Amino acid sequence: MSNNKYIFITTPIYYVNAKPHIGHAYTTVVCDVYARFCHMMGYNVKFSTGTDEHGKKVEQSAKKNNRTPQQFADEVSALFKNLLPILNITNDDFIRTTEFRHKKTVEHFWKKLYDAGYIYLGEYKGWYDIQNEAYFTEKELVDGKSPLGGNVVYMEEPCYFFKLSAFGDRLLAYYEEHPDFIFPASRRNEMISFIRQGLTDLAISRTTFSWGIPVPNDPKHVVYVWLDALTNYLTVNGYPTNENQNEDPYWQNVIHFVGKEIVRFHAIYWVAFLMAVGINPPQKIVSHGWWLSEGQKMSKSLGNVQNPYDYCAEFGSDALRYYLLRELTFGSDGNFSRESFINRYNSILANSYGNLCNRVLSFIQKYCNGTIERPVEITDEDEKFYQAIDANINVCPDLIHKFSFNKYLEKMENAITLSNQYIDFQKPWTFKTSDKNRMNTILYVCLENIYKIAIMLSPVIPSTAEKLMKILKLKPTFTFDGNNRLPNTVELNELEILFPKH
Ligand code: ME8
Repeated sequence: MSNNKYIFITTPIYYVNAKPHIGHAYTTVVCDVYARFCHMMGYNVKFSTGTDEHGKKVEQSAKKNNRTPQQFADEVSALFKNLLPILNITNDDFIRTTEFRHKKTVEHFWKKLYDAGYIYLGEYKGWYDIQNEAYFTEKELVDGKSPLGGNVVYMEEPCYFFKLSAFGDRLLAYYEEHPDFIFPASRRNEMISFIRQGLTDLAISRTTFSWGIPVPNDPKHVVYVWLDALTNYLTVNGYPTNENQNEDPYWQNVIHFVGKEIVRFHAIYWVAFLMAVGINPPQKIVSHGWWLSEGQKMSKSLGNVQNPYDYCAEFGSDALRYYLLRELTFGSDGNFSRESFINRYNSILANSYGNLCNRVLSFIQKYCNGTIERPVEITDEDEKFYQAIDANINVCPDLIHKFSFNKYLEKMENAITLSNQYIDFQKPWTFKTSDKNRMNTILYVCLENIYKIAIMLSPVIPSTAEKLMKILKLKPTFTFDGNNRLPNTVELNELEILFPKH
């Protein structure tokens, strides 16, 4: 593409200590919707996801499963990778932290931090949360557990430290200069107050286990899993071969989507690491809330997870994608339930959207021999209908840019309702013999709006949008300029049911 709009979109890289669940599927789908939307708006998009495979937690899980850490990581990473086509994800890269290219990046990045004078050897004493791979001080513990909810063990080990304490003011200044850096604002405020309490230096190596990337020139230590993991974003962007990231077009516009529990790692540690080596920080850290199941965070350790494979197999990936974006207000927590899934599926996708497409298309098939022409003239009511649909569609890009995914889908639902009302009111069937011209006009006007709605919905329900384009004999490429039009003559292919009822 020959324009100057670039964006690099990332999911967190997921731990391979257990299988993917709906929570992981959610972040990945959100990123995919955003990436598809950016494509549609003419951006050059780089979109990456992957797996975080080192650390004590993975080492322990492998042992429990009678596997070597590498075997175990291979098996679980494959589950995450195989889920991507099932969810219809358009990632450009899948990064594994056990890959050679990543090891090279981490080693180089470590040396840069070291050469810049931000790493020193010391001794760590503190409480380690294995589940979340992070150290805490006694003061930070909540009821004997880490503030992230994990069990803690007391540990003492020689380790390398990163001089995080030197970055407090620079981080605050960066947030001040970039007020939209952290989304939502409430998380930004949390980060600010965390920094204001004073940052302590960060332990960035471990000697109590060996499943990690050895520290350059001191292989008794392995690199702290979070430093290792965060660096994946540079590996994906070709560092260190492509060393001058500040000149790289994708690095100008990096957007990290993360769950709310890992904002700190991205907004503080990651930004400080990058500042230390002179690489520009990302443009945005966008965080979302949690899917709950029976009131608690859905998580592998609690065992209350819902399985994305089952929902895709039963309802199709579009249905799951739609539900995930529609049900949760982005940024807040919400409950995942099969009952509300089926309700939304039937009421919106099957009865409202599917039915709209089906009634218009089958009418054209049956009474117009499957071919329809752009009308020469339309009535004021037709014109008003176009305007009402456009009014709903045209606000969507802004809502998506603001990550208001459920509001965007509400607008699309309004547009679908308006379209069904238009047909009910215009009653094309009453003109079957009396005024074929008027019947053609109503059907064309409605079909053109269905087409526009399909394009605006295509980031969320790409398979259905493609099916519809196949029925309309149009290419399944989606661009949005606010004025998508059907060709003057539309000839239909065979029809397909878009959303069977459940
Ligand atoms: O934190 N609701 O990996 P992880 C919504 N490896 N999203 C959820 C969720 C839930 N109940 N559960 C998980 C890690 N997620 C690190 C990241 S990045 C450099 C390293 C999603 O396997 C959400 O995006 O614990 C969350 O941040 C991520 O999975 C955590 O995945």
